[in-house]
Amino acid sequence: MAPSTRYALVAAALAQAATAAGVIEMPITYRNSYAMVSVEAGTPAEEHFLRFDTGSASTWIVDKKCAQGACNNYSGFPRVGYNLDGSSTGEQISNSSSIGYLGGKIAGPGVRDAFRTGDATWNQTFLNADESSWAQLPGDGFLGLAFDTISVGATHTVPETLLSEGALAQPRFGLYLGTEFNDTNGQPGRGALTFGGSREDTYVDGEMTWLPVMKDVAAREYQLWRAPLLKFSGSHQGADGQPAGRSRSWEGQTKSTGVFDTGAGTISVPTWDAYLMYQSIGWDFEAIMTGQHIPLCSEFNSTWSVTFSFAGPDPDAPAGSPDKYRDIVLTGDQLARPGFAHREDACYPPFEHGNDDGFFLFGAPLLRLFYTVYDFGGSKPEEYKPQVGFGQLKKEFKPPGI
Ligand SMILES: *C1O[C@H](CO)[C@@H](O)[C@H](O)[C@H]1NC(C)=O
Ligand SMILES: *[C@@H]1O[C@H](CO)[C@@H](O)[C@H](O)[C@H]1NC(C)=O
Ligand SMILES: *[C@@H]1O[C@H](CO)[C@@H](O)[C@H](O)[C@H]1NC(C)=O
Ligand SMILES: *[C@@H]1O[C@H](CO)[C@@H](O)[C@H](O)[C@H]1NC(C)=O
Ligand SMILES: *[C@@H]1O[C@H](CO)[C@@H](O)[C@H](O)[C@H]1NC(C)=O
Repeated sequence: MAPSTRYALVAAALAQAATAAGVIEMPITYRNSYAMVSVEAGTPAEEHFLRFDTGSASTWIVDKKCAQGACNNYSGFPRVGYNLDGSSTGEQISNSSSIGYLGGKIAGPGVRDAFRTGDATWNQTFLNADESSWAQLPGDGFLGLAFDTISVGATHTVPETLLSEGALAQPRFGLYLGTEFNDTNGQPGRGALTFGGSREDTYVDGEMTWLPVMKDVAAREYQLWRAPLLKFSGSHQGADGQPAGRSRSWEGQTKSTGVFDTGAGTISVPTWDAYLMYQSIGWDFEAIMTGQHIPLCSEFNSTWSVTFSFAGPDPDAPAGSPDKYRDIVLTGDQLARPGFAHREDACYPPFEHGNDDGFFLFGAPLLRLFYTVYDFGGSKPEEYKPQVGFGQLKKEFKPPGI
């Protein structure tokens, strides 16, 4: 598609959005494969690029010193620090807190200041990071989209802040990750993050598949966009040309769950399950892990597929009942990510392993194949009945090669 057509499509989608009250559209910019949105913070306002992350809650922005060299920056992009003293509307709300991620750590005091994007302005709480080990981050911080229950430093997430102020038309956000996953060359790309509504009409072909979001078992509260996973199955064409496959069901045994995390760059699974998953698609896991086999992109084709069966509306129904499962199906060709082992003809293995038993993490390689909707199901925490929705992308919105 010609670039001009792409921008026309985005402009059309955004123009439609601007007419709806309580709906905030944020176009997505990729820098070096990091998906980010921009906000203006403070008075006078300065623009900050933030990596949005459904796997963490508190928003943070590096402070001036951190941006100017106190924190490592190997990203190839300059950073803009948020300066509390330089903003006439900013105030400190808490002493220093820290957040540990799978890939880094940050710390800083909590602050409150004006956030602005498009026509919307609101008071937002976030950490003003004076420490950050995210040296490769080609932006100024994170915009957390997990639940407020795991926010730190007296901060609240962007969607739950807007929700509590009655600023959202609907208690949800929608996400289209676009098509230019490496870089949008300094401009917003086709992707969009929408607060207060979702854009199935624009992006989705057919019905949405909705998965129930569950409370964290230990804390008995909603923390992450996490759904109960009941079964995995994979299939491929056997050597004899006949269909072959394997599956594992967790029903009545250890419970498994899947977390949907825009901040994760892979689909990662428990090691125990990885063996079976690779077997199910006819691949030699051992040979890939030991480096004896470099997967070629030509091996990512539609002769194999994997199905993750999450809990449907009636998960205890007998096998065969249409309400028992809600399936997310991925075909081999959809999972090809070139560039493995610094080779253009090689692709990253489809699944990483090493997770704790029962823990599946679904990152961008899965989320970018769908339009996804994160629905709180209520406007106050005590009314939440969250669910996460998946819609097949219309042809014109699909990533290239899929
Ligand atoms: C961060 O890296 C970019 C690109 O190398 C550079 O322009 C910028 O000055 C760096 N910032 C600092 C504080 O080193
Ligand atoms: C920071 O900690 C000090 C000492 O415990 C306390 O007096 C102060 O109120 C705290 N500041 C904020 C903004 O929480
Ligand atoms: C933000 O907070 C300030 C100070 O409390 C208040 O004056 C202002 O009206 C608030 N702005 C919005 C958009 O709520
Ligand atoms: C499809 O991928 C499988 C490996 O998963 C490979 O054995 C097969 O040759 C591929 N088929 C085509 C037509 O490339
Ligand atoms: C994205 O980057 C990877 C790794 O450098 C490269 O292999 C791939 O071809 C790039 N994709 C596009 C569409 O430029």
